[in-house]
Amino acid sequence: MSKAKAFPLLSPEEAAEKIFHGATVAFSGFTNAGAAKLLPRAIAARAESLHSKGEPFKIRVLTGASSGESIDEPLARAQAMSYRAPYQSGPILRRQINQQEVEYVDMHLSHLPQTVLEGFHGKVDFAVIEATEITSDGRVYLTTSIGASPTYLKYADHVIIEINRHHSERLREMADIVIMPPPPHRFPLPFSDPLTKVGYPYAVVDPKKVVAVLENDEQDHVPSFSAADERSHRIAQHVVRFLLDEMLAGRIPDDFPPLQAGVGNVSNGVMAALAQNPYIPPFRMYTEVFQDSLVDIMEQGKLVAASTTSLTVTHETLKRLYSNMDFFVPRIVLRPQEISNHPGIIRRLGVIALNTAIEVDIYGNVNSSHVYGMDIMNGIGGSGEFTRNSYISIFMCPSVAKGGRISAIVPMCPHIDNNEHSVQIVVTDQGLADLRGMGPAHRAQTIIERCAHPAYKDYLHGYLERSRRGHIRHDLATSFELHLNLMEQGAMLPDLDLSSINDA
Ligand code: 0RQ
Repeated sequence: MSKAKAFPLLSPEEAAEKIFHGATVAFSGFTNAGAAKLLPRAIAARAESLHSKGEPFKIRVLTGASSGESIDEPLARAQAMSYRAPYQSGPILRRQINQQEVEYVDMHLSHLPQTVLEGFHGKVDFAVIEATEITSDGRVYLTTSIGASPTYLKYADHVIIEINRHHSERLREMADIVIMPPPPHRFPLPFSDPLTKVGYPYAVVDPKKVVAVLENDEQDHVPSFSAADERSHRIAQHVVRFLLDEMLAGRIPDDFPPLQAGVGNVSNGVMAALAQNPYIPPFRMYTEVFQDSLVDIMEQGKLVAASTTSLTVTHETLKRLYSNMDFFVPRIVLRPQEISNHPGIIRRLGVIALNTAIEVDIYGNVNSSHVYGMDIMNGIGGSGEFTRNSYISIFMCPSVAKGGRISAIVPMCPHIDNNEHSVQIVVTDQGLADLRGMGPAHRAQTIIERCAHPAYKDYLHGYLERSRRGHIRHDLATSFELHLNLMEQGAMLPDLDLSSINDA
């Protein structure tokens, strides 16, 4: 029977009154897709009003991944957050985290449900979940992301549902929801293909916990990406060439293992380049974020199947998708993030992982999360679980940033989130370094020669020459010289003539 009528229908302001100072609130949303929208704004307004009266009000916030304008930014603007996990990507929240005003736990996304269950984020007081429907017996049909919502519905003390009429009720036909019991009771997941289904089209909640239902028809706030620039285009060409060579060498079978791609412009550019190349066969994806470019590729018949935890697509693209559900439903599966990013499945399917780095050191260690090793950019997200467990792990980034003042290839990364033991291929606009089978000295020469911008090669070779002997050679006195120069003088090599570097 329907549905929301069995539960108290409240206004966002009334529901926000229930949220108390210090509460842990777990929102739906993996990126802006499927994010709760009404209540975060109402909580932010409540915080501002209480602050203006001199009363304290901050909450602890969990989501599936980042949430941008839907959750993070309104709450951060209102100074209403004290704690955040497991991923973020908003400029205001980022600043508060880097000023230590918000405690941020940057974690592997598939680990989140287990840490919630084990209580490491505290008791979850409220789950606030966007859905297309809740039935009186507690079936919750989610919207454009699954993320950690099934876990939050299960473990939160109180539940608030935002029914969003903007979304297609047919999303449930894509959903495949399963919650793993804790060890040692986990069961094998018999996946042999990205489209394998093992669960249910709905998440489950104890109806007695539902304290409010809100109604909404607002679209997801997914920003559009700018077109791939020249550097991304060159990175994409190197990646395509590499994958074709791997096919020729027989290491990639003709039916191509599934791909994972991180978010962003580089990744969008690579996916588009793969789609355009006539020698790359139609392929499948086992990934966590389904972006705009993938909808085009699927319509063209090049992407034949995709497993994801979110449909992170712009309003226009989502409209296209909703108007053609007969086509898309059999080709896309939406899963909880514990399964979309499951190490065992990634390994079994032989996923080829494509992620983006901030910087890479000469030995193949990657920093994708902390500028100078100190300031958070976004977080590790799903990149770690895909990189560590994939068949081929690829990291990409432009060779220089900020007009050439920064080299992405450095002697030592001041923070490492994906290490040399897992990273196999490094790609910049300069070229591609295939590190498989190479010891550290060989890797260092290869990365500098293939990936560093020519303007930084002499410095990097010089670093290697003055480094002490050892398996992994370093000169600890100058390992972070480039980073210190950048912090103190605004450029990694202050005397470099930047006009020679085309930072397109
Ligand atoms: O700065 O914003 O001031 O212009 O970093 O860099 O080149 O715009 O690249 O948007 O693709 O982001 C690694 C951050 C790349 C992202 C990262 C500056 C640069 C710019 C952003 P501005 P670009 P992108 C899927 C998997 C980790 C999580 C992940 C990321 C800004 O891809 O967060 O992959 N990855 N998750 O100028 C200082 C350097 C720099 C630098 C670039 N070496 N030093 N600043 N920048 N290189 C997602 C999920 O799991 C949900």
